[in-house]
Amino acid sequence: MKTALLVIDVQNDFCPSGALEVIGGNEIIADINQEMKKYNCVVLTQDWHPKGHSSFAMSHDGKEPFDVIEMPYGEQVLWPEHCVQGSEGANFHLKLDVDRASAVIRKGANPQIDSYSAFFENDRNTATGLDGYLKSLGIDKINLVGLATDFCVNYSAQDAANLGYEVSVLEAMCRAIDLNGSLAVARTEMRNCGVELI
Ligand code: VGL
Ligand code: ZN
Repeated sequence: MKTALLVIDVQNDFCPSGALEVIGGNEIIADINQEMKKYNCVVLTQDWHPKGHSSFAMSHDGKEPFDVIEMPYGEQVLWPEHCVQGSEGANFHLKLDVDRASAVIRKGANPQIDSYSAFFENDRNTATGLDGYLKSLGIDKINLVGLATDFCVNYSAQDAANLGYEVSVLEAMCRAIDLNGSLAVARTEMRNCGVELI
């Protein structure tokens, strides 16, 4: 098997004191740096929203962060403003060894559609190009690490499995937001898609 490591959204805004901080988000970075050394193919994702993005609560009158609204493509959790293109919060954490990556996939740039997955926007239809990149390199297995387990890691893992890759999530190198039990739901969904949780 030819395995790629997919490092999801290890950005300042998802680390402690960031705009959408994930508890312990910075604790996984040293281990991710070590893990990256084992792969010929490392891909980073970077959440990359324009100002006023439709996933931000402030873009909707009367809405608060973590409210859920109906979008044309389904339910959408509204977030605090985060990972605005070019901002310090959107940068990778300083300790992440970004030099080891052969590609960086930016996602969430469409003002109208959020994008949790590294493969498709949340309409589950608009591709990022990552599948073509990995397939053209002969990759057939994907290991995932990063933030957040129950959102971007979860959606990326499910899409990867549905695209035919063998998929493992290395849970010790992930941290979750865990909104209203979302971590337990995500773990069940991933397992149901054939994703291995390690
Ligand atoms: C993420 C919420 C909003 C993530 C990104 O990386 O899991 N979560 N944008
Ligand atoms: Zn986002």
